[in-house]
Amino acid sequence: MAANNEALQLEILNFLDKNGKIEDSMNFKFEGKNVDQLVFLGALNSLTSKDMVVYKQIENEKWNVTAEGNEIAETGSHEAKVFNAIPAGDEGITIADLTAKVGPAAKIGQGKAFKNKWISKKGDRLVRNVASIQDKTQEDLKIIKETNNHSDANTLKDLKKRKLIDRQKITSYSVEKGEKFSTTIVKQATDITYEMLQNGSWKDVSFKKYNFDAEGIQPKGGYLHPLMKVREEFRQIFFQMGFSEMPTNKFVESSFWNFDALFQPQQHPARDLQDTFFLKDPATTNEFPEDYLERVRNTHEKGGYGSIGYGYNWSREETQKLILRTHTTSVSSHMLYTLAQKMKENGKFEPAKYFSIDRVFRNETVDATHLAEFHQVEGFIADYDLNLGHLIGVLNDFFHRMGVDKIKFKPAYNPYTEPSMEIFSYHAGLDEWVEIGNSGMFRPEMLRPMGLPENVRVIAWGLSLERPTMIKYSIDNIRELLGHKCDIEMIQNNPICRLEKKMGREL
Ligand code: FB9
Repeated sequence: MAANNEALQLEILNFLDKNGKIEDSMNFKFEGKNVDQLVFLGALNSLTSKDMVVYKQIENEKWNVTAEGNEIAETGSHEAKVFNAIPAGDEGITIADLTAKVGPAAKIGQGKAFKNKWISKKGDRLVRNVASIQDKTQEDLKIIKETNNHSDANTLKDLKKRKLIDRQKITSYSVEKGEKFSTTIVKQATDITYEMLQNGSWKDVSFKKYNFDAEGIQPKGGYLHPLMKVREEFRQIFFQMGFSEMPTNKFVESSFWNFDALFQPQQHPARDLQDTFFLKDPATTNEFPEDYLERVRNTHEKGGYGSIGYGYNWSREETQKLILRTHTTSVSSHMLYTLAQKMKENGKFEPAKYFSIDRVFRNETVDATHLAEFHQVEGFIADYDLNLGHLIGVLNDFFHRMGVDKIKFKPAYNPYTEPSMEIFSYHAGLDEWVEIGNSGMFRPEMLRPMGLPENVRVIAWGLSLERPTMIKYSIDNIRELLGHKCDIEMIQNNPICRLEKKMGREL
């Protein structure tokens, strides 16, 4: 290619040297043949980058015969075939015989032959009106096939309408000498090399100009991990349901907001080393809204708000311990406290719908479906007089949007919700009910110490991101989804397919 392009460049320079200008590269001959205009442009661009030539674009219109047009140019038009198939005289021919004789052209040809008043109908037979005809369609198509053009615009319009020809826009170029014109092409240096600097030859070398418009090399990268794709689908579902996203950029949390604020007792097994990652340094924090903390202490110890509490000595040391959050419900506790504070400022509680999707950490034994961290999807609605019916309604709506329609609920227990329900849906493939999440109504022992009024209820639910992603991408072992065993191929070429499309049928 390069050599040939170089030769074409030289040909252009010599032509300019002899003739001063190339009027239209459409007629420029190279090795005796017309040149493909794109190839010609390639040669022009490298000569222009050396300021050896200048050029202007010429917009040309070229007409090409279509396959059918070519057939007619070769064998004659449909209407001519019809005419020629009709015997002279009154006898004429039946349409059936004509079709047998001429084939598919008979139908189209008749129309045009009638229009040209070449033939007419006599009873159920077709007869000639004239002794001979001139097949202008064939002639015109031959001209266009030859010259890619036709002197009569109406003919072009008519043949285009009959889909016998189509237009092709071709850009060609007029070329003139540039300020650095010469008939020899000086190889331009593209880089200054150590040697040039050493031997000073850089002074008289002409360097190729930087082409700042040149497309950069598309960086091969940037694939969304399947988890991030499913996260985006969950986010869209929540936004469609009018939820706002909570800030989740706080992996390190105090035991206070992750457990105590949720009325989770300090002896609860989830709070010991087995299940929770405790930080060594810094191991604790002492920043708390003191008045609220005291109310939490009281609630754990003595209850209130209709609760008897847990009746144990609540420890400040315990609550100060820093951990890796074990659920994003710690984000919900922060948000609900903030909403209560806001209510105090503006004297009125604003109903709210929030969600969070981010990493949570549990010191669990790793197995095919559990890692020490997973992404929790959580949503809550805080409003006056909400009840379990509202929760069930919202859960049906939420899972329906994921393509999961048949769900059922099983009473469950969470320290921070009463009543609580595990959510199940029927998995046709597995022919069993699969647990797809957990939910409940946040306890007054959690909400009232925050300062929320008695009749403000909060319904909430949670599930993981990994499980639906594994189902959607038919991944059986979570280690294939996350971690060193994860196959990059799978990430690079797994299409985005909508949750609902996949899930409905699957589950
Ligand atoms: O995601 C889970 N299962 C699931 C979810 C979706 C799915 O496919 C979609 C239907 C298309 C398939 C399966 N689970 C929750 C159920 C089980 O996998 C469970 O064994 C594992 N759970 C995790 C916790 O494991 C210790 C999943 C994770 C989970 C559990 C509970 C919550 C969040 C995540 C919660 C909560 C909650 C409750 C009340 C109030 C606020 C939050």
